[in-house]
Amino acid sequence: MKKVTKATYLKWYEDMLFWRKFEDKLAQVYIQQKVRGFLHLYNGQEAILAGALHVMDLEKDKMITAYRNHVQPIGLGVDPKRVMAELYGKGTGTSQGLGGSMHIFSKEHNFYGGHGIVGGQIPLGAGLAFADKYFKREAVTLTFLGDGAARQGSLHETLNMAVKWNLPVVFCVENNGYAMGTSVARTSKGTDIWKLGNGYEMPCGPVDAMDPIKVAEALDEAIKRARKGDGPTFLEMKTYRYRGHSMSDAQKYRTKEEVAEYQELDPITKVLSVIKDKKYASEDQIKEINQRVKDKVSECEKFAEESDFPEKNVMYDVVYEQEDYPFLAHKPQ
Ligand SMILES: Cc1ncc(C[n+]2csc(CCOP(=O)(O)OP(=O)(O)O)c2C)c(N)n1
Ligand SMILES: [Mg+2]
Repeated sequence: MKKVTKATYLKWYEDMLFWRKFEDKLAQVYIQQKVRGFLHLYNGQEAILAGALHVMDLEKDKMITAYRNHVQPIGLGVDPKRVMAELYGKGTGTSQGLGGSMHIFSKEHNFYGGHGIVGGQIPLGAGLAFADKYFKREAVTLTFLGDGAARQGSLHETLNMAVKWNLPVVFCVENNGYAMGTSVARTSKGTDIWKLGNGYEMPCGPVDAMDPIKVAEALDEAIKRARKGDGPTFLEMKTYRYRGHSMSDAQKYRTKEEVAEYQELDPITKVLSVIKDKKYASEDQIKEINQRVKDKVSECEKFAEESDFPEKNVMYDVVYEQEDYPFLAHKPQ
């Protein structure tokens, strides 16, 4: 695996802090009704993305996930201003403001969404991997799914095909403890989700996903296996989400103490304590990073606020290929 250095730690800290603050800002503007619809935040799960980006080949490896999907494209290089604008429904957004929170997408950055149907992205991830294998691109697809999605039928059909066809895909279950308000233990006899891989004779295992190094190590092995042509891996990333499922969640299914217990394991705090212990940065340098993150988030907010909503015709342009909309009785005004 690529060495984890001082620069890696500093990058992890700044990236993860930015993702966290980006999501916090969205929660704030949502309450102000500037962002509408659903809003699922990634707070607590950042080490998974940080670890993945450390070992992916960003030129060609792909990522696909569910609706908790704002920060992954940012990690892959999409301009965060455009992601925020998308959430505001503005024309400068990644999908011209038509996708919204659950549908961030950037083929250019190998980010394939952004999917609201629980488990819907699982077969699509295998399909992306099939295309890469067919065209001999030596690329790997990281397919992320939740613990709830792991109980969808689509997972089982996909695992069977992926292993039979040796597809270059890594299935990463982000087990954050809950599917909306339902704990894993309420829906599953066995709570070690990674063991599902055994049913398909697929390499599998659990990962401590509150630590980016542990995530990077596990994914490095899985990605190398896939790239060599030795097929898929099934990993259970053990993580936690600090915020509610979406924005209207009274969180009666868990205690404040439970959330606090996991916050003790916080990946950003963990990375920061390594930086401090190893003297990778002075207090002043850390303050500088924090300030930079704050400024960057404000820039995103300003850009989204100041952008215009899309032109009405965009709705038709993205559906119909011909400019004069021959199938419509009335030409849109
Ligand atoms: C097919 C389908 N069924 C139900 C829903 C409603 N729903 C939205 S999110 C969710 C929970 C999914 O939980 P999990 O897979 O653990 O992902 P997490 O939200 O924890 O990231 C459910 C049931 C849906 N979007 N799609
Ligand atoms: Mg979950």
